[in-house]
Amino acid sequence: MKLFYASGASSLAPHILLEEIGQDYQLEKVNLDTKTWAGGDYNQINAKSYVPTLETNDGRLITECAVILEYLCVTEPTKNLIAIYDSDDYWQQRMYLNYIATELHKNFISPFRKGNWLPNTKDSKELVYSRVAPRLQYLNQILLNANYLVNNQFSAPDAYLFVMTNWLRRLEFGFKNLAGLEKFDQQMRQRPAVQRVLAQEGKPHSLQDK
Ligand SMILES: N[C@@H](CCC(=O)N[C@@H](CS)C(=O)NCC(=O)O)C(=O)O
Repeated sequence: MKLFYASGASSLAPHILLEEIGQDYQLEKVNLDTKTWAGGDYNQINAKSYVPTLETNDGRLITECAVILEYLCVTEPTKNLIAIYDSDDYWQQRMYLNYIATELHKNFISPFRKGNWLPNTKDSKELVYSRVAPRLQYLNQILLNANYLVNNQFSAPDAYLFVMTNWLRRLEFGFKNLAGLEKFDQQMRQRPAVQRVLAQEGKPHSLQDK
């Protein structure tokens, strides 16, 4: 499998799951400013012009972070990273994946952004914080009394949520009134797969020297 990614972007979540499932994979870095990769025009890979994209072993190109996460989990069912239809966990996990994709992921992106996908001015940061804080608070309440989102076991939505707690750090929002999320973030950083991925990706793409 091949993951098209940008350092520190939402592609971090499938990257973590690739490490968790332990299958061979290849990384292809995408330059989000020029929309290019080592093979040329990235829009030829993903016409939606964003990361992540997963190229599967049989040559499919899968996009949309939550869908890629589900795909990776079902390729390695022995790891139990996503439940099989139709259990309580099955629906819970998909509700969280959808919630993170629609309520959090896009709200972290400022409408005033320029050439980047995270807020880059004081005003846009404030706007983003006002949007994400109540939505994060919902998850915070759950994680005050649990280590992971579903059934107290690591599963696909946790990898996605870690992208968001990592962005909280990057934007220097911190974890004020979000002790459950802070505990979650610290615990995720203890996972060997997460440590390998953070070391591999290095500095987030938007912070890299031009
Ligand atoms: N709906 C997409 C959103 C992906 C997305 O927004 N990716 C960001 C990085 S986190 C990106 O590549 N942005 C580049 C751009 O919009 O120019 C998904 O869920 O995968």
